[in-house]
Amino acid sequence: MILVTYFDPFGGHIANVSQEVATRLPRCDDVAIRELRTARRDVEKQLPQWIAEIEPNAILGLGQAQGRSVPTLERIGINLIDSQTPDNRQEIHRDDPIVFGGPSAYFSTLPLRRILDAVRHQGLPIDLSLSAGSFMCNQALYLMRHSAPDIPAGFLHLPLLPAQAAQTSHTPSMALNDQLTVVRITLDTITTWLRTRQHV
Ligand code: PCA
Repeated sequence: MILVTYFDPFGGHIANVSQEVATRLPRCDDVAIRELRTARRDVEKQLPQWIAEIEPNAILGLGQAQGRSVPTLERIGINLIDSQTPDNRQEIHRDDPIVFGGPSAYFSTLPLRRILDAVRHQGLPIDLSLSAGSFMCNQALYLMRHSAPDIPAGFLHLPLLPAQAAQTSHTPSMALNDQLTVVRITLDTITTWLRTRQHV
């Protein structure tokens, strides 16, 4: 079973691309899809709860990253929450560790190179990223690795949808169907990798 998480709209956005994509994924027995509320206190409660309930073999987090032109696989989650944007509990978090006394960072443990190759092979763009930012997406990646060190976990940031980008200027976007295909290939690749358990 793969646990897929996504976020609700935040920061005045009309939608969250991760929600639009995740809610259109084909339903199947191998994937459990859950919505995280974009709020620090909800993420720290919901995530460990679902991991305990579902006991997934792998975890893939999805989130929105305005300004990115292609989907990006995050390599690393850092022990920091810092943003001027209030979360969905209207709380602002500045310069705070995610886990007091926790390690500075965790690497993603999904087969990133393999996912990258598979998506590009199908003619769609994807890149690796060295920063998941310092808001709830980074928090989710950090907590996946912190609360379940033995479960392979990682995070995919998605660009805005064209309708979202149309609300602002000079902001890159990618069509919903293409983003959906990227996520489906990512899940297929993780599933195959879990079966073979060959590390990249
Ligand atoms: N993106 C934000 C939080 C929720 C989301 O979809 C982030 O990049 O941290």
